[in-house]
Order: sequence, then C-alpha cells, then structure tokens
Amino acid sequence: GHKPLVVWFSGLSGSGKSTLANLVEKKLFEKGIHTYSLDGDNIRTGLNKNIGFTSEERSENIRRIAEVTKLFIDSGTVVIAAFITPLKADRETLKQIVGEHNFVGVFVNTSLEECERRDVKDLYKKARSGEIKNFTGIDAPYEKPVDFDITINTESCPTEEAVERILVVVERRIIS
Ligand code: GGZ
Repeated sequence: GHKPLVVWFSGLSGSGKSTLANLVEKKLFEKGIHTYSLDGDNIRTGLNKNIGFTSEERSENIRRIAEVTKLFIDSGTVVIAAFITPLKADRETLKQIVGEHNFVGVFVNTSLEECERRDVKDLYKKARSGEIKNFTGIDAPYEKPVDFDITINTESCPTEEAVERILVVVERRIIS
C-alpha cells in the first residue's frame, strides 16, 4: 500500500507545471498508485468557475482546492495539483488545510523571460497590452517559494530528469 499525499506544483503561467504534473501522474499510475490530477482545466471550469484573478479570488481559489485535495487525501488518493499559487500566505493556508505531512511542494522555477518567450497561449502578450489585467508576473506578484521540497529549473534540467527527481521524493514519502 501507499500513503496518500499531494504533489503541489507552483510556478508562473507557461512554466511547465502541467507538463511535469502529467508525466509524474503517468509514472505513478504505471506503478499502480491511485492518483488524481487537479488543475485549472478541471477546477476553474467547474467548482471555481465564478472565481477570477484578484488576490482575494486567488486566495479563495486555493482555499477551495486545498479543501478538495484534503477530501481526496482522506480517500487514500495521491493528488497531483498544478496551480500558480503565487502568494506565500495562500501556500501557508494550503499546507495547514491538507496537513504539512501530506504535502510535497514542487517549485517550477522557469524565469518570467522564458515563460514570456514561450507564450503558448499569447496570454503574456495580452497582459503586456493591457487586454488582461492582474496577470501573474506582469501586473500581479509571484512570490517564489523558498520552503518547497523540490525546485525545478526547466531551462537547465531536462524534463525526464525533472520527473525522476520528483518521483524519488514522492516514492520515499508514500511508502507505508
Ligand atoms: C494568471 C491567468 C490569468 C491571470 C488567466 N493571471 O497558463 P494557463 O493560463 O493555462 O494557466 C493559467 C491559469 C492560472 O490559474 P490558477 O488557478 O493556477 O491561478 S492561481 O493559483 O493564481 O489562482 C493562465 C490562466 O489561468 N490565467 N488569467 N490574470 N493566470
């Protein structure tokens, strides 16, 4: 068996959180571990579809996701969560809700310059032109996590190596 926990990815839009989260989940699934992924695609379109991007709304976004994460952990699931989670205070609340002992933090430390260069969805362009307001890294803050278990620099660390680094920590933590 394995202990439930959450692997929480924080980083800028376009940093590669979802890519890493998906690969980590695939590997855990292949090892027979019961996983579930939470991200903007299944949370901000459903449970949190009435929530925007002011700092108050982001706090409420993270608080609700933390409570959902806690329920999944209670069910014995390994949760893979990928949210910007830009504020230290919200990450503290998050850890309190899910329990520090159930939390593995992964900081996807891709620079703003690189995220903006990639700009897969043209969101940075829209933020620069003022079409999107309160965009993280442009006119909304990102407070870098200093206390997370793992920091990944996607610009220097190949994806496969990043996934392995995360799996080593997760596997050590889920052994029952
Ligand atoms: C940041 C925004 C914004 C603003 C829309 N700021 O890269 P994406 O597009 O696909 O994922 C981002 C997602 C961020 O939602 P989170 O729930 O992870 O944010 S937080 O933890 O801060 O609550 C981005 C898109 O939503 N997006 N507007 N203004 N990202």
